[in-house]
Amino acid sequence: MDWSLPPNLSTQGVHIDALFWIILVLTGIAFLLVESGIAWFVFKYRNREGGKAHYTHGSTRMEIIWTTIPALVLATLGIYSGSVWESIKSAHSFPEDALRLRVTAKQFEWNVTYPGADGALDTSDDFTLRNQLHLPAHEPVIVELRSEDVIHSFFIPVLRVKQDAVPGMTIPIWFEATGTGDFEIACAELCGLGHYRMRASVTIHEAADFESWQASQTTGS
Ligand SMILES: [Cu+2]
Repeated sequence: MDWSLPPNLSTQGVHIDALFWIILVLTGIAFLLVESGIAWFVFKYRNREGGKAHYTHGSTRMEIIWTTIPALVLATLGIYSGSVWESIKSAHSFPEDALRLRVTAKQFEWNVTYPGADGALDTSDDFTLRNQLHLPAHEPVIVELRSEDVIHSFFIPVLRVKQDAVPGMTIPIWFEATGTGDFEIACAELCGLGHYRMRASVTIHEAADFESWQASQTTGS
């Protein structure tokens, strides 16, 4: 079994993975300190014949230290993750000249609408494929996420993308793939009895191959 993260193929993934590892290491250290402290105290102050309890008011100095250090660590993490969030999710982080796709989730499939040769959605050369997401690498992509029925979650681990699709809303997300290959979308929100089979293939092409793939879809050749 492989416990490590899936390979990262997203320009945003470096920061997300860094946050993940920093938090894992920090909480890991805190976990070990606290648990070994508990184990040591359980052993040291175990019941012994003739043992006598004594009252202590604690240590103000220790309390200030173990309040200040976690507060500083949490504030630093908050600022760091806030800036990462800003660079991925905020309106002004979205690239201007991105390829725009629309993904509409429904029980239990992903319908992907491509803009066709004119590069614009909602025009006559749009085409929609069921459970097949094709993307160019090394190019920003914006996906407009929608849902026809219930809440689904659009999850592509290698692109470090996970976003709920909510009925009545169009939620844009963006990413840029750094490599090519075949992967999978999984629905990450329990959305009904067929949730387990709500998956789609993701094919990341080199940009030129994506263009010719898209052309072959519209001309029917
Ligand atoms: Cu779903």
